[in-house]
Parts: sequence; C-alpha cells; structure tokens
Amino acid sequence: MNGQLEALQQEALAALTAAQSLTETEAWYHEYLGRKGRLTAILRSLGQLSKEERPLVGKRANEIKEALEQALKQRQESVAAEEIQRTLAAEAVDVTLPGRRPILGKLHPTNQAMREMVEILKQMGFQVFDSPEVETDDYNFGLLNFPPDHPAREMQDTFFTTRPNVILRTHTSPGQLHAMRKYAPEPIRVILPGKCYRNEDVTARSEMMFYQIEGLAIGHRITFSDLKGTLLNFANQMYGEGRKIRFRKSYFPFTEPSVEVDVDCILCGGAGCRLCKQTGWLEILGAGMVHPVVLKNGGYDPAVFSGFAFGMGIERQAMLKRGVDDIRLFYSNDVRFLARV
Ligand code: FA5
Repeated sequence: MNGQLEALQQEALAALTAAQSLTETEAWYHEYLGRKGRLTAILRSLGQLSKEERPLVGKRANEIKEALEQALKQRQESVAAEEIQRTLAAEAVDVTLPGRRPILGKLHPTNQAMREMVEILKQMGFQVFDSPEVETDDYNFGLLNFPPDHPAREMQDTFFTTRPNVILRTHTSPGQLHAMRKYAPEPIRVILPGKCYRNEDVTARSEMMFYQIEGLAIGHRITFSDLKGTLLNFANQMYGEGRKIRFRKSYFPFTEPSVEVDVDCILCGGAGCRLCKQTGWLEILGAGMVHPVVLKNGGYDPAVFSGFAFGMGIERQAMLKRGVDDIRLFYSNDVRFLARV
C-alpha cells in the first residue's frame, strides 16, 4: 500500500508541474484531492487494512495529502503570477509607435453661422433671449397684428398640433412678444435665435425646419435710422467691410413701415452674376419699425416708445457666405458636406 501511495505522490507532483493555468490546477485538484480524487479514495479505503497496517499507512497518506495541498498552493501562486505576466506582455504598448490621429468633430454649419451672427449682434448691445418653438396661434399671429382669417396668415404655411390653437412657430417673431411682456416698460435690445417650421415644399432654397434669428430694439426715440445703422454694421461684419445694403418696401403685419433688405452681391460686388441672378443684390432679411399695435400688445405705450425689428434665415446666410447652393444639404447628414463647410 505504501508503494502505491509513493507512486501516486510522484505522479501527482509531475502532473502539477505540467499544469499551466489556474483552470488546469483546478482540474488537478479534482483528480487527486477532490471528493472523488484518487488520494481521497485511498484514504477512504483505509478501513479495509489490518489493524497493524492502518496507522502506518494512514499517517503516510495524510502526510502525502498535506504535501500535495502545499504543492498545489505554491503552484497556483506561480501560475497566477505567470498569467499576469502573459497578460501584461500581450497588452504591452509600444510607446515609440506614432500616435493615432483622433477623428475631430466640428460645429454644424448652422451653428457656426448662428454663433457668428449672435457674436456680431451681442457686440452691438443685443442680449440673447430664449423663446418657445411651440406657440399658440395668438403669439404666432394674433398678437403680431395678423387679423383673423386675413390672407397674410397664408404667407407662412403652418404646422398645427392636435391641441386647438397650439402650433409650431412659423417664425421667431412671437418671441418679440415674450421679451416685451417680460421687460415692459424697460427699453430692450434682444436677439432671438431658434428653429422655425413651415409646411412648405422642400426645395434647394426652402426647408420645412430652418433657423431664424430675430432682433428687437425698443426704447425712446428709436428711429428708422437706428435700424439702418444696425443692419449696415451687421452686413459689414458678416460679409466684409465696405458692403452696401439697400431697402425695398415690403409688408409684414407686425412692422410699419416694412422693408426687405439686400446686400450687394458678395460674389460679383454688384456687377451681376449667377448668384444674384444678374441683379447685383442678395436678399438677406425682413425688417421694419415695430407696429403700434404690437407695441401695445407687448405692454409699451406707442406714444412714448418706438422700436425696430428684423428677422433673417440662418441657413440662407450660411449659404451665401459659404457658397452652398442647396439648403437640403444642411440636414441630410452627409458627413462629406458637414466636414467641408
Ligand atoms: C419672417 O419670417 C418675418 N418674421 C421676418 C421679420 C422679422 C420681418 C421682424 C420684420 C420684422 P420671412 O417669411 O420673409 O419673414 O422669413 C424671414 C427669412 O427666413 C427669409 O428671408 C429666409 O431667410 C428665411 N426663411 C423663410 N422661410 C424659409 C424656409 N422655408 N427655409 C429656409 N429659410 C427660410
């Protein structure tokens, strides 16, 4: 029996040295020391030995068991250390290799143009005022002096919601009322950038969702000359020094008088080309003096206060400035376009 024990010990120690991973040492444990292990089987069969043999063999078997347990512990420690070494070697970083260039993101062209415009207007003393994209019919039309059922409402095709009188704003002008009602009767100079929605056919020049930036100044003795000076300054900073602007009479229910404003063509300088359709001018915005009814609706006495307002499309300005000929490119998520502009 003792010979059998010695042979088992030799075999077990050799097998333990061959175990190269923690999984293999685990399997070794089950083979020799586990509940159904081979040494365990011998220890269980001690009862069949004679009275004289039993203590001797039993003692030796327990010594071997302890020796194997000790050997297992040591082997597990060294296998674990080897595994760590192997992992470190596999994950080693060669610091002398050239780095990988990260892919850089950039601002969306609409945001670039919006920030540029906001910056120019802020330097002229305008403050950004946030106003909602979802509006009531009243704010979008009524309070802005659009008469009920007046065809002027059809100038801007509206997206309605399932809630009566709740619509997606068709322009940023309703924000004028929010700003006025918040600050009246203090003088104000605010700009309102944001999204607008119109139920229009999408074409190279028109989107269903687009951005506008609105400007509003109210105070004592604000005149049309202030509007002209502000817009000329804006055009010079946005499109380059020495730009000319011109005013054409127009109609908006919320301004009187109303104008559309053009800048001399940034491509041909006014001589006439494809971009300006041979006119020498590019339309950039709508503007006018705030209508007395709108002043009153906002909480200002028209006998004491006057003001001007203007509104322009942000994508259209970005298109002019960066030579983009199709507005649909802005929101079709083509990375080649977004990276270039
Ligand atoms: C207005 O929306 C007026 N609220 C502007 C205004 C404000 C006038 C304050 C007076 C005082 P209009 O509908 O022309 O006006 O739109 C203004 C600008 O928004 C246009 O010049 C254009 O640049 C842009 N715009 C209008 N519709 C679209 C569209 N479908 N897609 C892209 N840009 C558009």
